[in-house]
Amino acid sequence: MVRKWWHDKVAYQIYPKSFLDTDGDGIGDLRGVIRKLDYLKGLGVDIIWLSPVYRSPFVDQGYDISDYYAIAPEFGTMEDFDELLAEAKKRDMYLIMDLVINHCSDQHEWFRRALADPDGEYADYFYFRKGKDGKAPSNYRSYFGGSTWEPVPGTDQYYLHMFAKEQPDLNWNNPRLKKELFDMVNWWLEKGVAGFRIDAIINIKKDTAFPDYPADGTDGLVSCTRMVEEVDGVGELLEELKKETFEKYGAFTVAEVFNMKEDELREFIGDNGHFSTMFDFSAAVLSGGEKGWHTAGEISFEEWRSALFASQMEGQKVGFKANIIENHDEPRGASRYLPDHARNTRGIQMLGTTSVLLRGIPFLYQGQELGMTNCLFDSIEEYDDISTKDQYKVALEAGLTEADALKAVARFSRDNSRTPMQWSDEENAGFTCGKPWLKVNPNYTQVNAAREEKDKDSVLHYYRQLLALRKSDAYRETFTYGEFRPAFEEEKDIFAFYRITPEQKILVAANYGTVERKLVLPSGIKKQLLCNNGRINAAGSRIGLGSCDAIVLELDC
Ligand code: TEU
Repeated sequence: MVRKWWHDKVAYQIYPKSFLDTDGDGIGDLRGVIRKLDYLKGLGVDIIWLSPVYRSPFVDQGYDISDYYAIAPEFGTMEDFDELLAEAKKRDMYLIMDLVINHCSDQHEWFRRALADPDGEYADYFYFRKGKDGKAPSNYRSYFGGSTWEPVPGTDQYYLHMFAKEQPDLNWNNPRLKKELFDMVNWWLEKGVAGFRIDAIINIKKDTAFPDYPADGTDGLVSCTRMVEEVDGVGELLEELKKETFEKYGAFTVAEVFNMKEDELREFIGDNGHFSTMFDFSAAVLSGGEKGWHTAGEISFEEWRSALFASQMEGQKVGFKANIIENHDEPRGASRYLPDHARNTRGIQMLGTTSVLLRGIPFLYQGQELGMTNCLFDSIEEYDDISTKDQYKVALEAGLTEADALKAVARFSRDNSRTPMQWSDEENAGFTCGKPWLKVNPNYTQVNAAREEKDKDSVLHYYRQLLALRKSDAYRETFTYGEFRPAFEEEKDIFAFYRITPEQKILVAANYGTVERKLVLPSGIKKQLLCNNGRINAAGSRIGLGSCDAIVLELDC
C-alpha cells in the first residue's frame, strides 16, 4: 500500500449553518469556525470538512449552489474564508470543501440561461428532454419524492433533477460543462484547500435513453437509484475528474458513494482509485426503509456488527474507508446505534471507541464529541429538512396517522444532526444571541462543551483521550496500518477487534449488552491503553466486561 499524508489523520465535519453564529442572525458563520479552531485542534482534529458555504438559496441547505465562486453572505465573505484557510494552516490543519457537482441550483446563471433559451447551448448543460405521450420522459422518483422531471416553462420539454426540482442535474456528457466544473475545482485547489468531500457523485452518470423501469411504489414511479445502478461508465467520468483536477494537486478526496456496483471498491479507493477514500455507509444502509422511513426496521446488534466487520475486511484489502457514526444526513449515532440501556455517557464513549479505532480515517461530525443526540420536534412544521417533509407525506399517504408519521420521521430526520452545536448552558446553547434558524436540542443544559470541559469523565474528555491514543507516537502505526481482525465474534453483545502489526497486537473490546461478560484473552495484557470506566476487571488473561464497558489493551504478541 502506498502511504499517503492523510492516512493517520482525524477528520471532523462542520455543518456551518449550525456550528457557531457570531453576528447574531441565528445562522452559523465562517467567523464562528475561525473562533473554534483551537477547540478543534485541542480535540485532535487534523482535517476539517466544511459542508457547502457557497452562495445558495438554501432549498437543500447549501447543496443547491447558485455560484461556485462566491461565499454565501449568510456565512460571511471570501475574506472570511481566506482567513479561515490561513488560520487552519497556521495550526497544521487541512480544510476540505464540499464539492456538489452532480447538480447546481435552479438559481445558477447556467440554468437561468438555459430556461431563457431551452434550445440554446446552456440547455445542454442540463438534461432537457421532450415528454413521452404527454407525460414525463421517464418514471423516476427523485431522492426527495415526486418525479425527477420538471416541466420547462413555455415548452413541451422537461428537465431532470435527481434531488429537488430546485437542483437541476448537470450534463456530464457536455465537454463545455465539464471544463467549467474542472476549472472551478482547480480554482479552489489553487486557493489552497486540501481537497474535497464529494457529494452524491455516483449520480453523475446517466443512461441518456432514460428507460422506464417497473414501478416500485404506489405512485407509479421507480427510485432514480435504479437507473444509477443499471448504467455503466461512471468510472470513466470519475477518472477524468481526478486527472483534470485532484491529481494535479495531490488533493485529498472523500467520496459520498451509495449504490456502487459490486467489486468496484478498488477502482474507487485503491492506490490508484478515483478517490482517496469513501465513507463507510454499511451501518447506515442497514436501516432499509425502501418504501419510506416509516417502513424502516430496527437494526439488531449482530447485523450492525457483521456489517461493519465485513466492511472493514473488504476495505483493508484495497485501501482506507472513512469511518462515521453520523453526519448531516443521518440521525445522531448515539440515538441510532446504542441500545436503550446504553444511551448514557459511558455508552456513548463505548460507541466512539469502537468507531474511532477501526481501520480507516475517522470522520467525526460536529457534536459527536459531546455526545449530542437526536432532537424531538413537536410538529412537522418545526422541521426544516426537505427530505423529512417528503417522508412525512409518504408516511401519511401510506395511511399512517399524523402522530405516527411524525414518529417515523423523528427517527431518521436529517434535522436530528442539524440542530445547533451545544457550546454551553447559556441561552440557545451558546450558539447564537439571535433566534436560531433551527430548534436547539433541549438537552443542551447537560450536553454542552462548557460543562463537559469541567467534567473529566465527560464524553468530550474521553474523545480527546481516544484521539490522542489513536495518534500517539507509540500506537499511531498500529491504529493506522494495523490489520483489522474480528475478535470474540461468537460472544453475544461483544464488539471486539484486534489491530495488529508485526510489533504490536491491540485489542479493542466493548460490551453492548446488559450483563457482565467474561473473556479469555489469547495472550497476556501488556498494557491498558484506555478504558471508559477507569478500571479493568482483569486477572491474568481473563477480563470481565461490564455493560457499556469499552477497553483498549495492548497484548503480548
Ligand atoms: O446526499 C446524497 C444522498 O444520497 C442523500 O441525499 C440521501 O439520499 C438523502 O440524504 C436521503 O434523505 C448528498 C448530501 O449529503 C445531502 O445533504 C444532499 O441533500 C444531497 O446530496 C443533494 O446534494
